[in-house]
Amino acid sequence: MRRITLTRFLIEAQRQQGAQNSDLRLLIEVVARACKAISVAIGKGSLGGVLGDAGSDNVQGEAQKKLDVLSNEILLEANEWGGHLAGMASEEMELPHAIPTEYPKGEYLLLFDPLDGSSNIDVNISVGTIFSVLKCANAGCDLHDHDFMQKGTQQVAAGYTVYGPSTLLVLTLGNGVHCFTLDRELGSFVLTKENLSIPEDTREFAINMSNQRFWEKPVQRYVDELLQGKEGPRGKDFNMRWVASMVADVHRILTRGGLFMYPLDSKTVAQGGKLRLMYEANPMAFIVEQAGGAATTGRERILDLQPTGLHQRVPVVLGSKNEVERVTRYHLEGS
Ligand code: AHM
Ligand code: MG
Repeated sequence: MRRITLTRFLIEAQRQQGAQNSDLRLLIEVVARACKAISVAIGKGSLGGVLGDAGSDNVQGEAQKKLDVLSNEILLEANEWGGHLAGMASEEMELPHAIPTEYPKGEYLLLFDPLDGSSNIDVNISVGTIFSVLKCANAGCDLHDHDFMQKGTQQVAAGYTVYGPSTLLVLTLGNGVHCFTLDRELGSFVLTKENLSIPEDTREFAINMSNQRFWEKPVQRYVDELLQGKEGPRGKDFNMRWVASMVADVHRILTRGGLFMYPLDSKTVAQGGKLRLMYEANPMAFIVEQAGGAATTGRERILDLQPTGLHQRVPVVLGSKNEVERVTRYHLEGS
């Protein structure tokens, strides 16, 4: 069997499509290298002294875990000096991170959630890193929030790493979705699945059911129908999964289909939802659409949203196309 490393995959993709330049290739490789370092830190767990709270809050008022802070630092340090970026933004930092003046600047913007699902770290359940890549119209100038305010359709690449029983990197450059498994002995990501495809129909859904009483009517209606199973209007039984790590839930959907929802509810309506648009919803929506699925807020396509803030939150409904379309239809019908 041909063994295709991430490096080889990127070089061949560059040759075939002429769609990415060597800076984008470097960027993806550097992000992947940083993810390897994060994977090693997570793998050490208690032995590395990395579990537990950092004793600080992030910009969104959430308690930071030591691994949130460490993963953020690993990604910043790895990406600062290569000359491929105009700047970075992260869930863990209020403001964009400019490239230090001693290093050259490039034309790309990198946005990330360094450690998604961090409530799962201390209980040894899968967590991940999510990233999105945009082009900077103002490359070379001072960096501002508005440089990042681009619709998800403008993303040139997006991916996530899931730190589970294996460490996997799932990547799209806008031409399908591909999965790489970390070979821990050799330290390289190896292509293990090309062109992931999400089945259009499913019998599996993922939602935090404890929020049921806070949901809007369309979500109540949709989930109620699923729970009625064979005897209800859907005429079939549905199964439920909720890891509480978006990366793990989305990865399951990319593997075998399903519907993921973090809808608007009365607890999060004031802030617009729970999940962040720029470094959670947009990259996941890009990946899911590239795999043949769909992603909306319940009302609009996520990738068409015009961002208004770096840490903006949005409702998320994504996964198997026919189910996303049904949930969206229920919202548009208003019931
Ligand atoms: P985080 O980025 O602070 O870890 O929060 C995002 C996570 C998602 O991974 C997951 O889908 C969701 O929050 C779980 O939320 P809840 O604990 O309300 O079920
Ligand atoms: Mg997150």
